[in-house]
Amino acid sequence: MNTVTGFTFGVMLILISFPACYAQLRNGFYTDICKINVEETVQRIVFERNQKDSTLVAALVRMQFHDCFVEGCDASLLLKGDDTEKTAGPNGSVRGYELIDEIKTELEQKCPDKVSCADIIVMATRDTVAFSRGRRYEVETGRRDGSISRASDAIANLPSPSISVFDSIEVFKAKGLNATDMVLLLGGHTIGKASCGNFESRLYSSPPDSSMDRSLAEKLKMICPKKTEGSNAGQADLDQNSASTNIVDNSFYQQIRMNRGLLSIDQKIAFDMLTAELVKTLSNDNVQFFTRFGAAMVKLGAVGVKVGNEGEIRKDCKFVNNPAAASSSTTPTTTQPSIPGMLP
Ligand code: HEM
Ligand SMILES: *[C@@H]1O[C@H](CO)[C@@H](O)[C@H](O)[C@H]1NC(C)=O
Ligand SMILES: CC(=O)N[C@H]1CO[C@H](CO)[C@@H](O)[C@@H]1O
Repeated sequence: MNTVTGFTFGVMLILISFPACYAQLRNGFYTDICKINVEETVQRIVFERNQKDSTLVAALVRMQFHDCFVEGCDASLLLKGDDTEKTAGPNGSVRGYELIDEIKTELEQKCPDKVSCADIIVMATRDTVAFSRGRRYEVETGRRDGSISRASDAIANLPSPSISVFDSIEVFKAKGLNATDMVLLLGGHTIGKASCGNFESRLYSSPPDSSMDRSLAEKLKMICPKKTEGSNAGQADLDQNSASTNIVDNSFYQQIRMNRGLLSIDQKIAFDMLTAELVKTLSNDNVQFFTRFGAAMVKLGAVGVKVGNEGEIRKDCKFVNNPAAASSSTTPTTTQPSIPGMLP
């Protein structure tokens, strides 16, 4: 190749790769895009709400997990409609939708059509973790919103609480997350609650799940009585350290090492040979948990993201901008769970 064609070829390569350079997540994506400080705006609204409702942190951390595991972190969870992700059984306690709408409304007034709902979820989650005595971590932004939201995808992608450690590692691997990330992210269960239906089988199966501490089992039987099994409305803390409710710290790992995990999968990671060592390390080192949990949330926040020209910036987080164009792609499909232990 002569110098001229070599040069032209080089220029073409640069031109082709140019959009790709920008088509990725980065810190401070909105700095040059909006006149207002987007991250400060999100933080202010989250702090106001968090002061009134300390359970917000659990709602948002779970929201980020459920959004990112289904169709990637693209706010598909927020879409309203028949058979969308949010209507699926495992959505259970996913809450906090109104907060995302409140933030979106203010950002649309001050910097219209620029800030994605997907980024709002990730920024707001970070802020509520920081507000709940976790450590503030820097998040990347630049996500775009998706238009596909199917209940069947939520059912196929969200693990059930009785899944085995091995299968759960496979589920996380399919999202580009490894066993270490999985153990760190399950640390999200240091906050929030689960309903009886998600753990009562551990109390009443025969033989009962012997991996649960006796006194905890007795306490939970009062919350979830056997005679109404299957319709118990009660709830219990995922982190059984009552001094640490809604506080993002490593006490979840300490509790599961004392057989005081609520969900079956939480208990299993404590002593499975694939995960036990990391659980032990984290249970002894809160500072290490803080830093590594933040890094794992950033990694979770990058799962299947849409960037650059993909997707859109929704005007209203509950609806795609052009429902007519999107409706053909939201037709429910019958995706079957391929991994044992997936819901249902
Ligand atoms: C194998 C993986 C996981 C399983 C099987 C699982 C399962 C569950 C279940 C069954 C509940 C209770 C829901 C209810 O009864 O309403 C729950 C709650 C929760 N999960 Fe997970 N989860 C997993 C991973 C994660 C991850 C990775 C995070 C975040 C990093 C997370 C964050 C939460 C939070 C914060 C709650 C409490 C929500 C609230 O109180 O509003 N979970 N999870
Ligand atoms: C898992 O991923 C993290 C972060 O991406 C990396 O630092 C770590 O070495 C990986 N761990 C394993 C066991 O592969
Ligand atoms: C917000 C929302 O749509 N929640 C749904 C979660 O799943 C249950 C069970 O399928 C539905 O009854 C809720 O309406």
